[in-house]
Amino acid sequence: MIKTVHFVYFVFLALILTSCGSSLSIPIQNISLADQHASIPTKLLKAKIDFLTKKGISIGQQDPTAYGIGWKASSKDRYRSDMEDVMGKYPAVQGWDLGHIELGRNINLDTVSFELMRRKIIEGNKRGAITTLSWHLNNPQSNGSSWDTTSAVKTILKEGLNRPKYVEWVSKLADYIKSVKDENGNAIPMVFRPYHEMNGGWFWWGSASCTPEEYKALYRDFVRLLADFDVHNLLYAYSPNTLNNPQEYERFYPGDDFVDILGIDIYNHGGDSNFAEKLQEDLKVVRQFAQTHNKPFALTETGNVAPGNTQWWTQILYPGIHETGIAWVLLWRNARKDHYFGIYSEEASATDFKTFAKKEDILFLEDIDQFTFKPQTKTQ
Ligand code: BMA
Repeated sequence: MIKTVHFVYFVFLALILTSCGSSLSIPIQNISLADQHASIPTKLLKAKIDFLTKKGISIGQQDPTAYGIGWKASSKDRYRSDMEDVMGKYPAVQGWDLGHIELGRNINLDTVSFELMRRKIIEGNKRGAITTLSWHLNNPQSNGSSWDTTSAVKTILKEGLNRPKYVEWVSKLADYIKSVKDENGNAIPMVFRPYHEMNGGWFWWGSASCTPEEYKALYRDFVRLLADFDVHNLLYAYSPNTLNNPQEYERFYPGDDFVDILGIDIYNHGGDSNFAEKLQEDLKVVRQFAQTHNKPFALTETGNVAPGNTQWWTQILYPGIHETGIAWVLLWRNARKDHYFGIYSEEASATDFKTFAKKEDILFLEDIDQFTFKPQTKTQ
């Protein structure tokens, strides 16, 4: 009887603590990051990612609250996302792209206004989401897009011809990243994935346009430049595309001192059975690499490029990510009916997504927002 009373009391206490949103104390002096001067909130974000990885897989999407299929947010609209329209839950991880910030534009390459993006990141952060950033910047040599593979990396490093222009581009990026602040004036901590999918040949920083050594130099230089511009609110992610062979993961790796999170982007361009195989093989490679290098890892981009299987979420994606140890999976953007990677109302696999969402290890914003983190004080 006494035992039962104690147990009930314990459960009651646990519930109170959870509902009060008690903060977990983190010994931040043990956290060392690519940016040696990373802010305390940034260290706490790293702790949050480590903590949540043990709880399950956080579901994310790119541009989730800026637009969806058939709608585009304005700053006055309610906080909306296609995922929430379908099932009442927001993505836990919210990705954004800063392409064209380097040109001083007001909107990014996908017509998201940088002002709106700032507001949405601030609101997402307030609600407990993890923010990730990518940068589809133009080619500094040709002024073409990210997909213009004209050789450019050499021209922006060291004394290269385009160095001053590139440094200016990075300074514009830095200004924006620093301007995204919470209500207390602290720059919001975010995960940045510079120069992603480098093992593919489609970007100017990709394997068709520079050597692995040049790539590593580019990545390291980028991390140093941002620190020089006083950006201290970023974790850095390394994020190759589907591997052609296991060794490829390491080929462009800039080193443990420059990377906080390991990632990989895998889509089903080669069909679903090939996708299932790649998830199994490549996530194993990344997991082993992550264990050796003691870093969390994530499926930093994915999605169904050929929707048709209405059970894709439970039959294909879930078996491929369940028990892999990934921290999150980020679905790419819901741009148009012929270019979307999540679900939306009336989408054929939306019902299956709801079943997928009920799995115990699948986490949405409402599953992670009660966990807050604070630095451990000396007396604790
Ligand atoms: C790609 C596509 C493009 C987009 C780019 C950057 O994968 O979605 O339409 O411009 O990402 O977001």
